Amino acid sequence: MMQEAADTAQAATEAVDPLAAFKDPAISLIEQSEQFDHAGGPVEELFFRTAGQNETAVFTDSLFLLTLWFSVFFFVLLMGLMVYWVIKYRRRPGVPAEVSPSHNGPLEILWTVVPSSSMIIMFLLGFQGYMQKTVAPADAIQLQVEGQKWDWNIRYPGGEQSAYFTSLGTKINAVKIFVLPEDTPIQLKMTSKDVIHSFWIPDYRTKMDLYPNRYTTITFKTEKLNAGEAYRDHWVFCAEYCGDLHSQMFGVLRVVSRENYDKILQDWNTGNLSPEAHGEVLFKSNCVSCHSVDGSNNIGPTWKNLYGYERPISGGTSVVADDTYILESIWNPTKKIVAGYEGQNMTNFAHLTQEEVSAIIAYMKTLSDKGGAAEDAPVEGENEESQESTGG
Ligand code: HEC
Ligand SMILES: [Cu+2]
Repeated sequence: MMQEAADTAQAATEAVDPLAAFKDPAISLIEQSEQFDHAGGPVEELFFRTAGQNETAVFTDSLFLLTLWFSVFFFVLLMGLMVYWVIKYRRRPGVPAEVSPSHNGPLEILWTVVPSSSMIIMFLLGFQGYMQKTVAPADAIQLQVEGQKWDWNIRYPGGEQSAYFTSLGTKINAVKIFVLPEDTPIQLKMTSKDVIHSFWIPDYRTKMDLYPNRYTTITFKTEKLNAGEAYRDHWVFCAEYCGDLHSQMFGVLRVVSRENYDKILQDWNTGNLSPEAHGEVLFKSNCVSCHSVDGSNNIGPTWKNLYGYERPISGGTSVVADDTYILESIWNPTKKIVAGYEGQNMTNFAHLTQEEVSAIIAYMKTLSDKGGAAEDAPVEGENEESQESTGG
């Protein structure tokens, strides 16, 4: 009886989460791509693998095929004629060479007008496609994209960040799922925190580099979902080699209805979260590529039993990991380097607000068995200063 009651209670809580479907960590794209018609015949499948998923992608594919078949036609025609004439007019013993005609007006006009007008047509079509991917309509939603070794981050217009994740059996155990409303123009304003990355959405046939200290943009329009389709996923890859885990730098764009988009953004609005839960979201969206919470040291030290413990600092000193130390480690990470991590540098997260840092600290406390204790620990003196200036 008790068990039954518990089951019903659980079913009830599951039923009240209308967004559960969108948190699904399984990427639907793999099965979906089997269902979509390939763009046509074997040539299309060879080049595109899956059909383009929005209007611009379909246009890009058609233009690619037009250029391809145009080139194939003229290649075969010209090479065929050449081979034919090489054989037909080959030098034969005893046959004197014919005198070439010096001029043929109609022929010369033909071979000037046909190629140049074809080139102009291809240029104009290409330019049209380029404009579609470059110029955002006035009603486009503008999202801020940040690339960082080895992770993507998107900030939505109200400051929201993705709180849905998928694990694909990679080292990076929280690949972000970003939602986008269907049938809507989107503009991405992008920059990088460290090296050059490239934001690539194969399904939309769209790709653009991200640079540190500079903004680049791309524009695309999401597709309409079919009736009864809850969402459609699209991979995002990094297409610019950026170091060790470059191959695992990816994300998922999940196209949902506008109504669900609004609901999900509300769900992501961190104003509704407890500090610990907010901290976990921030961890997953900023820190998980280098830090673990399960005790394994990754690129950076694990956060398990970090808070409140004595940390060995490069140069032989040590410091208790209290709030101030953690704040400093986030805003100014090179000030005290953890012993053993001298060669690794953590990028600074100075853009995280005081409130966000506090949320991270609250989350860290939940990971440490000294979570409650170190609050009153004496603040470490600034006597490590001398260690830092011994570099020269
Ligand atoms: C690019 C990899 C990387 C990312 C991303 C990263 N860190 Fe680090 N972190 C490191 C490395 C490496 C160290 C050790 C060297 C040092 O102390 O600077 C470190 C050290 C720390 C420390 C001190 C840990 C200790 O053992 O005493 C804290 C706290 C910390 N990071 C917090 C964060 C937070 C919060 C984020 C996300 C907002 C973050 N880090 C993101 C690489 C990273
Ligand atoms: Cu990259």
